[in-house]
Amino acid sequence: MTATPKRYAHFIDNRAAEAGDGGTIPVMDPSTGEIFAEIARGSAAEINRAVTSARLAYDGASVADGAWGRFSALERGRVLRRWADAVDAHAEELAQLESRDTGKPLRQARADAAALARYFEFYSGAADKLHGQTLPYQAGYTVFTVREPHGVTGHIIPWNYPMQIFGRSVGAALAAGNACVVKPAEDACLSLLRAAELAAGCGLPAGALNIVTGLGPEAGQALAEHPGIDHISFTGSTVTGKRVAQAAAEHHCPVTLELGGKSPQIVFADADLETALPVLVNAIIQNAGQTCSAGSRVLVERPIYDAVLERLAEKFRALVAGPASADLDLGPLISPRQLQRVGAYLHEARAQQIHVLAQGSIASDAPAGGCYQVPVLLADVPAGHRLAQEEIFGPVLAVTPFTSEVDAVRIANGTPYGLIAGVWTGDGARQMRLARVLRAGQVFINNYGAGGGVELPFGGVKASGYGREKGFEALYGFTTLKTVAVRHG
Ligand code: TXE
Repeated sequence: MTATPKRYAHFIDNRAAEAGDGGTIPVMDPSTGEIFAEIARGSAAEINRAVTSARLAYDGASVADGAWGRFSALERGRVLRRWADAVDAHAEELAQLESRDTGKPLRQARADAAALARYFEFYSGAADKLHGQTLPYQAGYTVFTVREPHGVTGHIIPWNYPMQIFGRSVGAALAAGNACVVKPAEDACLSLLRAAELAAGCGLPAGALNIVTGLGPEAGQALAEHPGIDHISFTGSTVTGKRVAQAAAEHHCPVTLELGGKSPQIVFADADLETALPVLVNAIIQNAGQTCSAGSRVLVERPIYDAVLERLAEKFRALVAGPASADLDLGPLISPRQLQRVGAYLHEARAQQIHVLAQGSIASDAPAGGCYQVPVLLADVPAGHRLAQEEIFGPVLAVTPFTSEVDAVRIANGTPYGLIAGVWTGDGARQMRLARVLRAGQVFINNYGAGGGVELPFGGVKASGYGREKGFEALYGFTTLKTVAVRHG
């Protein structure tokens, strides 16, 4: 007999807020296809309640009354520090929840829970180190700048790394003094609702953090359009990001967009292949390829092209996908929709005689209802082909040869995206040249940091978006700068 799905409410004003007229949305376990929970389907009404709650917390009169906007930087940091400890103490529970909700292997979900705590730890320490400057001006003046929170910030989170993306976004926004309204992805939000409950027990006052679950075109769109939102941070697809930015522009609301990519790893003939090869494979199978900074293109210098392909093929044939709880090389994709999307790209590859050099397998005991996609290695993919240009968001690696450094840079920069890039070479001068000419928000030399690096500013150029998350830099994005000029004679 199937258990009754557990019901999850919105989180508004530090309490569970039941679904309104919109009803609920079923939550599927991608490893099995089983519906095991349901979430509230929020609408403009719940978004409005959450924004009102956040506004009260931000504008309130005193710390004693729970006015987050009045907390000192030190006090905000201390709340975040306690939240980091609470997340650590509940890391296994959060990881189990995330793993079931998204299908990601348990070890990845555990790493994500650790990253969530680490974001809060990082921003707890950063809160009271964010300050303005004094500026030289005319005689008789003192001029200084003050960094102030925007006020109420909106956070639209995708389903691929809910805990990590929530942590980097909400951690920085709260540290800077904002009150937050979060719209997680309909496909994965359970860990965030639990993390919010933990925050309430750590001294985060009511209204400082609200979560409204629901569909993108409903709750998400309502959040982007709400005139009470002072800043929006969005991570997701390029198409939706554009829509969010347009809605925000209607009320002069600044936006940070992180929109994924088609990130290249460039392997020169002098590369240390023993180090590079496992990284090349991991960068595309981590989270089943559903990573914004997945290394989804590998460019290989001609003299070592065949040898590298052979070694990659050997590794791909050994990869096994299976249920999240089995903790294999990769789990299922998030949903039948995503499976269908990736399948359409592979169908096109086969129809157009793109060389499918190798593929992995699906564990024989993987449940039939799961969203499993075998990892696929595509060789000789022309640089201009859709498979080398578009974000597939699945475990599909496109390999392309190049003949010279100039050729490599042209191919690497030749997509609409520019999120991150990797370079593998022992030549120091070449390392520096490529670090400068690659159009990307992050460049990794002889390593590759898909999704990692709490301390490292992260974001893209071109269709990968604008603004920076993570690191200290994110705090600038979650604040606005005021200049004060005092004429004293
Ligand atoms: O993304 P959406 P989807 C890419 C990846 C994937 C594709 C589609 O290529 O295959 O996007 O995924 C909310 N107003 N990435 O459809 O639509 C939605 O509810 C406001 C890259 O899931 O961008 C969810 O919370 N919000 C990526 C979030 O936007 C709206 C991560 C992302 O959903 C909305 C995920 C609207 N009109 C997908 N419509 C990355 N950068 O890591 C949807 N949303």
